[in-house]
Amino acid sequence: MKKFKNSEITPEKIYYKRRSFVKSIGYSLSAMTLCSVPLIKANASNSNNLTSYKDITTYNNYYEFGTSKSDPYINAQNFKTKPWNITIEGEVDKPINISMEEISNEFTSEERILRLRCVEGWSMIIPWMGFSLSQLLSKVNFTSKAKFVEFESVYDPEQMKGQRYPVLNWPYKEGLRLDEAMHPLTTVVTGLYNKKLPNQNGAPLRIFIPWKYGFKSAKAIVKIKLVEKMPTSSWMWASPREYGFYSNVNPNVDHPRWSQATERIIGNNIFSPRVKTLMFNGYGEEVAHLYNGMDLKKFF
Ligand SMILES: Nc1nc2c(c(=O)[nH]1)N[C@H]1C(S)=C(S)[C@@H](COP(=O)(O)O)O[C@H]1N2
Ligand SMILES: [Mo]
Repeated sequence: MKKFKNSEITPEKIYYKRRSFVKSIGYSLSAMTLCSVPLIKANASNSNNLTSYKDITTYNNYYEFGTSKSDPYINAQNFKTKPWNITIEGEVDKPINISMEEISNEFTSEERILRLRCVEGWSMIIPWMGFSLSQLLSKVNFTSKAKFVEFESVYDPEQMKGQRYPVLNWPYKEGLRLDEAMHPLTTVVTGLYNKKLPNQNGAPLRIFIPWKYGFKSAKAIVKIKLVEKMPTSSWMWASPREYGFYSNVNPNVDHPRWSQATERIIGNNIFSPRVKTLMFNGYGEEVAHLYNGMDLKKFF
């Protein structure tokens, strides 16, 4: 465990130390009780420090609130997240509409420390609070035609200034193959650093898929739709050459305009070297089997 000087101890570091302790005594227990969702693994070539609360909540991508990193923090403060309902519809026996209150009562959020790798070439390690999407999806019965899941973020140009401009085809849409959506690491996020989810990070509810580029993890979702055909995400629509459906983190497949081999760790000082990006963002052991036999250069 990393030792800190007293003068260096910020709330995040205290938090991190506490977590390491819980982790070292409680790993096998949590592995049994929490369906073995792996916490972030120590890795020689990648940093293992939690990103600060300040960086996680002030350096964001959320085009509904503007295209600069600081825009969401400034413009999302008064975004209304109550009341909030989510529908699960499409290829299901009976669509449902569930409120945020019902979701909080029914599902227990646990801490999940997961890496975020943005397609732009930076990364963070975030102590999310959440639960597996598969738990939420178990509320419906899929029809035999259900092959993909489409996520839709909220459309509200009154509150979201960014939606008054055609930067993307609003509302923001993303998608997963059904088996990706059912993977235990695919997380419904309700909070971070043990607090409720800040608006700029996608309150009241967002999806997080740690082995894919950050843009797959749609914020402020209102609709989950089971569909037969591969959905076209907002980014595929904007630039199909640059953003594919899979968007798995892959250091061997470059973005047409830049390399994906390395990344900058947010919070490190400007002299810190970039670190090597890991296949599937370091979650290969858990997810590589989903892509057996697929040419990941073709299905990028
Ligand atoms: N609705 C919506 N979801 C979104 C985005 C967005 O612009 N709108 N940006 C994505 C991108 S590019 C990234 S990297 C992550 C950033 O999540 P964070 O701000 O919580 O770190 O959110 C993703 N989800
Ligand atoms: Mo991103």
